[in-house]
Amino acid sequence: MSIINWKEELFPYKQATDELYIKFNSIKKEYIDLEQHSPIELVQTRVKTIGSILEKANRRDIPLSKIFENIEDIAGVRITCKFVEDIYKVVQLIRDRDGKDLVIKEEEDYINNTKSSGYRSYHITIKYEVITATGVKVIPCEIQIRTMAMNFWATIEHSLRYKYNGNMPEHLRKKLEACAEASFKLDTEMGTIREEIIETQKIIQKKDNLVYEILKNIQNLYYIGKMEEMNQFNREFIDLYQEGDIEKLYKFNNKLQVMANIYKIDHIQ
Ligand code: 0O2
Repeated sequence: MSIINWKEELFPYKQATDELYIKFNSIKKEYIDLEQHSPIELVQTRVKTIGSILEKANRRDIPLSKIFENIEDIAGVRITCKFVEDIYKVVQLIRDRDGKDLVIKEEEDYINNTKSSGYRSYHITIKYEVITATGVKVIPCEIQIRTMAMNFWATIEHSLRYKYNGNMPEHLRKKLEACAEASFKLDTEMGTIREEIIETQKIIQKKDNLVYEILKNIQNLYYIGKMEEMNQFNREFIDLYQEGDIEKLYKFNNKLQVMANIYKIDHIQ
């Protein structure tokens, strides 16, 4: 490859990250809709910039002609979780797809094998097939799975590393080590109250879903022109919502469902 047509080369990488973004977010949504704890908190994707690809190639002595063959994190997906336990659930979700819509090439557990820098994360390198206008392309992609605490530390350390270009002053290095230790402790402590946090979140999620359902049912009355009923239910809902009793909200929604059945409006979205 003499001259790299970057736009053409990087296009399928963007397509791969876009597709994976949708797939992982869909898993998250499924958990939320089923009122279960989602091990996925946040999905972020990026395609390395040309500058960053060239910098890595230079650092690793990779010739231009071998860039796309040898650099496996040009496409990147980062999944942030609340708890360390969730990371391994996400790992399992990915393993379950191995041989289906992706192929796992490598796994690196930097959580049980923390890097000397203090970096912790779980990395999975996959091969992901995309169908572009010019045909099928198999794209390598690095999925980084970490907790919010790990992510906080890694993003700060990454920017300092970038700033000092490998020559981090000793006092900063020591501080980062201490921060890595603190982030590890935070994850461990959070892990001990995981069940309690998840239960609380489930209650909040249940209430959110219920409120969404109620508002949809009230809105449907508007769509079929039942303005008086709509206003009456709306007022009743505001009072009940302020009261905050979830059982009463459930009963209220049942009443709305009966109304929906009478008017045959349950199909309206
Ligand atoms: P960016 O900007 O995040 O893409 P190498 O990249 O040469 O160190 P390798 O074999 O490509 O090593 O993969 P490895 O070790 O799995 O690291 C790939 C990515 O993990 C890095 O990409 C970082 O995102 C992250 N990472 C690895 N080690 C550290 C670390 O000590 N600190 C932080 N903050 N991140 C780390 P890039 O290309 O370095 O950067």
